[in-house]
Amino acid sequence: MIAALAGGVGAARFLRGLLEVCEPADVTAVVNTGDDVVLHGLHISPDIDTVTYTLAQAINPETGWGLAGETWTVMDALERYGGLTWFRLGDKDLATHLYRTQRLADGATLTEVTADIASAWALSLRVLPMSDERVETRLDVEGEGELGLQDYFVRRRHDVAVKAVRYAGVELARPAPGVLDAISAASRVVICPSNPILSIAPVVAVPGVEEALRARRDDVVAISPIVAGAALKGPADRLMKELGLESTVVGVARFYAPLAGTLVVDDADADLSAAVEAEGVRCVVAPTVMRGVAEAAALARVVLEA
Ligand code: FO1
Repeated sequence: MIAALAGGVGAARFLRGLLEVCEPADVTAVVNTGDDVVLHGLHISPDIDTVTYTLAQAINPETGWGLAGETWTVMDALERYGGLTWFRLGDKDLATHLYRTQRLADGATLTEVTADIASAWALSLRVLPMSDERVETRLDVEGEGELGLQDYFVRRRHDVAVKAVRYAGVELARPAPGVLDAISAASRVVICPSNPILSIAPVVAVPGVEEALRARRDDVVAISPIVAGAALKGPADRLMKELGLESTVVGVARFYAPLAGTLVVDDADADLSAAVEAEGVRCVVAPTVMRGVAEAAALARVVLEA
């Protein structure tokens, strides 16, 4: 059994490779829901949907989120009213949010709805939200006060200075059913190459998850989302610096050291291997940039053999 802590695009690409090299039914992805947002009265779970659509090979290849072959009739019509259109929801993608929202209103849990959506896309791995309770990643932004994740990420294009990040509601949240068991039972726990602060830390902050990971530290392998000092996608490098962390694989090693016994870093960072190990984390050097499924599968093999 393999458990993987996952955010959005980077995690989804890695998982796609993982499913090539192991039995999908043996994989549980525990996905960040700190990015979830309610817009137009709809419950949107971007990271869960990015993982689901990517593994279903239905993801929009240009954006890395949303569905391939999307149309935008609803967004265009909404523009007439001056409605909220900065967060683009395609016509097909909207069906997912309508379905999720109605099921939640009918009393289903996010775990149940997520499983049903994954099954509708014929996925055999288990996709779990980190929690069924609402946890909101909130960013304290210079001169603006607190913003929700999507407001920061999409509306402000993560181009504003962040002073602090918190995961609102996390103290009262419980891990979704199956999360702690998946971590305990796994032969390998993977921390996917996702933003450590915005994607992985919210999962770890859910009460009980950090303890479960610490107990499995020798079997926890993290993949650095930072390559040669920069994030492959998104604001991880900038955010790490703003929050006083070093935006290198050494900073990633320091951040994950309590939880992960091993860090996989890219070939480009081979010269930092000793500095990573000085943080008390075993360092494995391999190609980590995934341009396609073959590279993702090769990286997954490295992680399983690490
Ligand atoms: N990202 C954008 O940059 N612009 C968008 O309009 C946008 C819409 C969107 C709709 C559904 C969805 O599942 C994801 C969407 N994303 C969009 C991606 C998302 O904001 C972020 O990539 C993640 O939340 C960060 O992991």
